[in-house]
Amino acid sequence: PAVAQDDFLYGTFPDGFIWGAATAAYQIEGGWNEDGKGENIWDFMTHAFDGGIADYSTGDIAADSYHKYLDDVAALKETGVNFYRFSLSWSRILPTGRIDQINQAGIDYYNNLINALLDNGINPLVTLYHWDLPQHLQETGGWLNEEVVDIFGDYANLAFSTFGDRVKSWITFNEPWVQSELGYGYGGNAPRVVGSGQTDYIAAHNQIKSHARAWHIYDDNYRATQNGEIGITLDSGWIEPKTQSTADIEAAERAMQFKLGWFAHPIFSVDGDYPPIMKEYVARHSAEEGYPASRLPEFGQTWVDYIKGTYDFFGLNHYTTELAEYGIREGNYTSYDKDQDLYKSQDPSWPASAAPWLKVVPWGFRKLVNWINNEFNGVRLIVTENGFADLGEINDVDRANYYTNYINELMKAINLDGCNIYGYTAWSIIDNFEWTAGYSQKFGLYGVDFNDPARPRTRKLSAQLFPGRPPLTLTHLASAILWDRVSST
Ligand code: GBH
Repeated sequence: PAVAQDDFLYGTFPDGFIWGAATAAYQIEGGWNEDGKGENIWDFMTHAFDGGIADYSTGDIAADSYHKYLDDVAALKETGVNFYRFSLSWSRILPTGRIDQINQAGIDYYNNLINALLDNGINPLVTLYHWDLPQHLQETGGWLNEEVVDIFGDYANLAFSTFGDRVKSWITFNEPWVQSELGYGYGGNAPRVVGSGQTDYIAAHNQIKSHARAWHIYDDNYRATQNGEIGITLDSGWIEPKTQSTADIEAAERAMQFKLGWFAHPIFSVDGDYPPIMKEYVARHSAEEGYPASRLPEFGQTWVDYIKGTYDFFGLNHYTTELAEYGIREGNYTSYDKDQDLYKSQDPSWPASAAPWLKVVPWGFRKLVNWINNEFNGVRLIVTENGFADLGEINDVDRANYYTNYINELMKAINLDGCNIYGYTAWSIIDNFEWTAGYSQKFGLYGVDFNDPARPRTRKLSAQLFPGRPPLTLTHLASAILWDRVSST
């Protein structure tokens, strides 16, 4: 994309600003049934006759990080990041999901990884749940069964007691919106439950309660001795009104509340509970559709109070921007989209990536973090994912360009707007299994050759953007690469 050079802010990030790179267990580990690991819902889905994966691939081997984690640590070290965000495979540690059967080999694996990171001066930022529910728990309803709240609490407790002497930063859930809407609403992701407007709301409800349970367990039993922090990671694009009509401006704000507010309002707002506009719209649509009560579950005041304030930081995953316009969906059916009275789209002029949903819209990043900063009182925020999809080029100038422009907007949000942002995480350190897109889209700072049994890693151009090497700021380096490219084409 053409960017005016003077649009670059030659500033510096605040002292203590931390840089990292991320992965998730199912996307990189492989070893799907090794050393006592139990099956999870992505194993189950990808092994099904029609697994719903674009290239019919699986995460059975993936980047083979179960065996090659030291290569990942070496890549992180070479990149110069301060921390590594990775997730624990619940069923590698607890094959049935429950605490009565512990797989020591799984614990050993994560101990080895954590120790190798610390030996190399890289702090672990550990996600407890990145979409890979033990299949055994799915068989009794998974996130639709409220029993999962206690079961998740037991798992979190084990993780804190086992790893918390060395892990000082925890994320309970990665993107509960995706697990709820794509896993239990529209059903494209595991466990492929279809029931938008009903089961999505229930799955979300139980994840929010589970998050709060884990946060309280940490707060009550570990914080004083381990001195760590614990939050949640929510995903959101920025949603811009399609026109400046009042109806579209209101639609865009409503879309933000239905997407991000759905999970953020109960946890981060002063009043707690779901966003008032979401309660109003789901209740009205439910009545119009003949339901005896709102399809949006109620927490009740005890749970509202228990959930409210369960954070030490706000984790944000951001990739792209959408437009919203007012619009009513007719018809005798129920859905999450229908509940919102709006349509979303993207501007065809926005530069594309290899992922159809991911358009390059750097200014949306700045607007989004400002929206969060205003909505939740200057909450302390860390960007826990941001990145770009291509087809795996090693000379990945489009990714370098994406990072340059997005990080520049983040710097503006901090230095010009005063947003309270303390860290940034690139998705991803290595190419990996991109869920329903299989291996057809690549996000890595390092390439992985998935045709080679040794799964060699190769450093890409974009990895040079993350040196964390003062006084050369990332923006200087990235814009130098960008302008070098512009002048050489
Ligand atoms: C993140 O999700 C995930 O946390 C990470 O695991 C993943 O690898 C990364 O992004 C890159 O995708 O195909 O039209 O149904 C980001 C949020 C939500 C973006 C689902 C893609 C699919 C849109 N994702 N969405 S579509």
